[in-house]
Parts: sequence; structure tokens; C-alpha cells
Amino acid sequence: MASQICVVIPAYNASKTINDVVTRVLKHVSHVVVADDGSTDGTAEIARKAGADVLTIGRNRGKGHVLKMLFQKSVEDGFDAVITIDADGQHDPEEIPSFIDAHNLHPGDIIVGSRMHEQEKIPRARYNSMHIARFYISLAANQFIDDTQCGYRLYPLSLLKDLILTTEGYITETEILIKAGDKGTVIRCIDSKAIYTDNGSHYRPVLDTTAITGFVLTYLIMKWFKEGFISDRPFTYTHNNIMNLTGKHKIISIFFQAIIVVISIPVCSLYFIEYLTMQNIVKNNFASLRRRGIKFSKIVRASYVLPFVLMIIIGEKAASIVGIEIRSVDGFIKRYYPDLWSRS
Ligand SMILES: Nc1nc2c(ncn2[C@@H]2O[C@H](COP(=O)(O)OP(=O)(O)O)[C@@H](O)[C@H]2O)c(=O)[nH]1
Ligand SMILES: [Mg+2]
Repeated sequence: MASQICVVIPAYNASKTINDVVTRVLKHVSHVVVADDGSTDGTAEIARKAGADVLTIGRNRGKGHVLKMLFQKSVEDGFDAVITIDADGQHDPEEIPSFIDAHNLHPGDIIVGSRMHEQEKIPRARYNSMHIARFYISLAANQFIDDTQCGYRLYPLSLLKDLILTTEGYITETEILIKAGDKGTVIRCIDSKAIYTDNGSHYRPVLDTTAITGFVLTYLIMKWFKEGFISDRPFTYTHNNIMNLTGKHKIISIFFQAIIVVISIPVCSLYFIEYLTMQNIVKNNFASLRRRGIKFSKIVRASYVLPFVLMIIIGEKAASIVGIEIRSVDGFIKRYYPDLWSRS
């Protein structure tokens, strides 16, 4: 029997676009749920009129929180899989059949829309950060994921039910990729159009990027520790891992991640020594890298280069303020944050 699939849309102050998105989505699936948590522009009412089922949450809780509520509702409503699509028109609903086709061929996989093939349409700063993000997130998820930041995805609900998700806001979608990938789930990318409009973003570049970076770095450091000493395979996710335990309390979690980020560079050097010298003693160390032929030196190099990349970006910004356009960082990023799976 074919999977029952619904579309869920987190929407926050999306009154300009939500009618069009819901109407176009309804051409492809019969059930659409929009979750609105405190929009002040009539988003919920417009979505309802367009034919969506609307979940109203009193105050603003962020994209991740709302997504988790949508997943829960979809499970209760008896669906097998959900497609998530943004409310601001950045994804083309005409691509829904491609997601469903990919799901029918690979029902256990997460299907992610990738916009990386349309680099010229993506704002340069965004593309560069997506490039660096996928380098680290792919390592944590045990596979190359072309676009780790796209919100247009299909998730099998049986898989989501089996993950403990502790984050909120914009981190949750990264958390799902990492935890699912580190459990052995295949994350499959299909081409998706890159649409950048001026409908406004709620993403806070410094705050949200810092939060995602903290989560990913902490996960990686814990994963490589575990690979050496506890697990006997490259997949290390377990329900009672330290990220899930600390994640139950926001303050503890922030504190824990802050400490790990501060010590991450010296830890990376210690890991490199362990990688080079202790394979015979710590038998399974860096299993996820060794089995793929990925050299730890490339990860060390990328991590040491990161502060310089940030400095170049700041320098380029300063130069552009006085009218000088420099684009030196793009090549740098391509070189130091490659796809380790296909090129190693
Ligand atoms: N319900 C809800 N949706 C949100 C919230 N923040 C973002 N979204 C939705 O998540 C999607 C992506 O958010 P956006 O701010 O456009 O992020 P960007 O595309 O990464 O810049 C859009 O559909 C937003 O309406 C939120 O706090 N609550
Ligand atoms: Mg957007």
C-alpha cells in the first residue's frame, strides 16, 4: 500500500505568501497542516481560507518547536511520512511529486531538497556558510549531504518517532539529519530550485549560526570520543547519549556546548595524535572516517583554517563598505571544505 503523506508548513508572519503556497501544495496532496505560533498578520486565517488545517500555538516558539508539534500531529492523524515546506515561497510546490517518487523508491530514507546546483541564485554569504556547514554536518551524519540547510524535506514518521529531539529554533533540522544519519539512516538529496525572494527571513545570522555551530561541534567531539572507547561501529547515536541528557535542560545544554566549543581546537589536536598513534590500542577509533578513507588531517586543517576564513569574511565586508569588492574567500572555502566522501 502506498504511504499516506501530508505536507506540514511552519509559518510565522507569512501572510503575503501562505495563500499561494497552500493552494499550490493542495494540487499534489490532500492534507496540509500549517502551524502558526503567534503571527500578528493574519497568517492563520489566510491559511485556513486557502484550505489548510491550522494548528495555532499561542506564543512564538520558533521553527523547531513548531516542526516537532507538526510531526506529532501527523503521527496522531495516521500519516506515514511528512513533507516540510517553507511558508515564504522559497520552495516550489511543483517539486512535491519528485519527493514522493524518491520516497516510494526509498521509503526508509530522508529526502532533502538540494539547492547547491544553483549557486548563482544563492546569496554569496549564504552559499559559503552552507558549504562550511555541510562539511561538518556530513561528518556527524556519516555521509555526504549536499544541502544541509534546506527546509524542503520528506521524513518517514517511523524514523522521527524513534529520535529524541532536544533542540528548538533553526537547529532542529540539523539535529534531525545528524541523529538520523548517525543511527544509520540514508539521507538522500534531490535537486530543488533555489528561490531567494525579499519576503524576509527570521533567521538571525550571528545567533542562529552560533547555536548550530555549538550543536554540531559538540556532537562531533562526543561522537569521535565514543567511536574510540564505547561503540564498535561508525554509528554512535543512542537515546541516552550526553547530548540528549544535557539537552533536557536548556541552561545546562548551552553551558556544556560552550565549554566544548572553547576546548574544541586543542581537543582536535589531541584527537589527531590519537588518530595517528593509537589505532592498535583504541581499536575502533575514528571508525566512521577510516571506513570511508577520510583522513583526519583534512578535518584538522579545515578547523584551523576556520578563524582565518572568518577574518577574511570580515575583511571583505569592511572593504565593501568603502566600495572595494573582494571575493577571495569563495575559493578558499571550496578548497578547505571539500566533499570528503567523493574526493578522498
Ligand atoms: N511557526 C513558525 N514558523 C517559523 C518560525 N521561524 C521561521 N518559521 C518558518 O520557517 C520557514 C523558514 O524560515 P525563514 O525565516 O524564511 O528562514 P530562512 O529561509 O532560512 O531564511 C518559513 O516558512 C517561516 O515562516 C517560527 O518562529 N514559527
Ligand atoms: Mg525563508
